Amino acid sequence: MSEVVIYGILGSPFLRAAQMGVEEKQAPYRIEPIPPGAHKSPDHLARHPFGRSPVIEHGDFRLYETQAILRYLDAIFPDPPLQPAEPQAIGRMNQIIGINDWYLFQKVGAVIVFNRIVGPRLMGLKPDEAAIEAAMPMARTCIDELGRLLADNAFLAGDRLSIADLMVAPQLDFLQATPEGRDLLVGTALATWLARMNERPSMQRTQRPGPLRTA
Ligand SMILES: N[C@@H](CCC(=O)N[C@@H](CS)C(=O)NCC(=O)O)C(=O)O
Repeated sequence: MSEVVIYGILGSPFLRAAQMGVEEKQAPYRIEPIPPGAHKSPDHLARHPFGRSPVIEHGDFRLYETQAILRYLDAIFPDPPLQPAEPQAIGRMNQIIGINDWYLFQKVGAVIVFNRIVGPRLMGLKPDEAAIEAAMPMARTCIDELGRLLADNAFLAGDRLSIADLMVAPQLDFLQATPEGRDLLVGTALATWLARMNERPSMQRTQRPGPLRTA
């Protein structure tokens, strides 16, 4: 089977989720980094018309949208499975993927992580404190709700690792590197889950570049 080529911006939590997928599968892959800014270049727009990270190529097949990538990886590399078999666990996993994509990334990470870490470190921007403040209620809702859904399970969708864990862990690990994220997570069951996720080789082997590790 040919290797999976992952194009993306190093440090992107979505890139990291896709990379964790191939790491968990122990499948052959390589990363083709896209320099910051070049994700809107004609070359990358030809791969991803929305100019985002990541995109994978597998042989002559190309795919973007991280959850689609992870489901594809799960189909071609069945072991270990990354999707539960029970209907309620499948529903829970899909619900959490939706929370990740619609609320946690767009309304929390893209505001707080961007203003505290990505903007200052990569673009020399000053944090927009009003935007951070405005994102805090949604951040609280995301942390509370993900914690409620985790309940006393080992993983977000039950007793086994799933695509939900692979998508949320890179987002929360990045958020936890900000003072706001640290305060929101401290002492929660979600922080315990994240610490467990951080012990996995798939997290350790996909660390963000040094400048993006802390605020
Ligand atoms: N729905 C997309 C979201 C991907 C995404 O937003 N990636 C971010 C990096 S974390 C990106 O490429 N941002 C570039 C931009 O917003 O221009 C997916 O699941 O892959």
